[in-house]
Amino acid sequence: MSQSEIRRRGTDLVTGEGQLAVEDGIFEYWPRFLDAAEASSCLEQLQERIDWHTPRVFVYGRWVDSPRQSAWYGDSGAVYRYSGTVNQPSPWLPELDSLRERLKQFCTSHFNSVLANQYRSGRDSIGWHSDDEKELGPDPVIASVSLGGARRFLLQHRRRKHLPIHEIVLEHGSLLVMGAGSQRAWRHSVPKTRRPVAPRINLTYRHVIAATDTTTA
Ligand SMILES: O=C(O)CCC(=O)C(=O)O
Ligand SMILES: [Mn+2]
Repeated sequence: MSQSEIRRRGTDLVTGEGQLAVEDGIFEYWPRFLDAAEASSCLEQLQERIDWHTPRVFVYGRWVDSPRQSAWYGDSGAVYRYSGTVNQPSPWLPELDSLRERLKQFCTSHFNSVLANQYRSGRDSIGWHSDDEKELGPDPVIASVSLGGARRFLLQHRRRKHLPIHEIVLEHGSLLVMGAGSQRAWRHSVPKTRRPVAPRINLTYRHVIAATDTTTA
């Protein structure tokens, strides 16, 4: 892994096997989780088979189209609400389910759902946010698989504003695991780019706690 791939103001972020030197949260980056051929075939199949739609979000009192396409797959109870929308999962596609099984072995975490995002070009993006919806529990583990054109993934600390923004280039076939502390301490984004970039699919595997599990007396 070269220093240009993972930077922290010019310093390599990688400390040991997969671990990134990020304060207050566990982040691991595995650039070749899938080999290139496997990642390409997965990309092609998912571009075709996923039921892509443009999510609409409620911001500043009106509904707007998000600059990307998305789809939500998972076990039937894995209902996920964000930005005013209720997302009922579609049943697992075999490709998404078999990746889930591999992630379970690799991360020793169980995931019951996946949010798929498609970035058609450099004009597609995702703004600053944390995956901290209450359905994900207080300190979720999220496994993020990237297929297609490499994009910059930025991390900004939510409170310690003097810390630098970290940048990780998420490559074709890579896995980023965001573990303990990652969503509490950090927000993340994939910014737009003017550079020509190939289409990209990102799969974020999550564990959604069923609504009945989160209710308190
Ligand atoms: O595309 C990515 O790498 C990140 C996607 C993301 O943050 C999300 O779906 O919540
Ligand atoms: Mn996210």
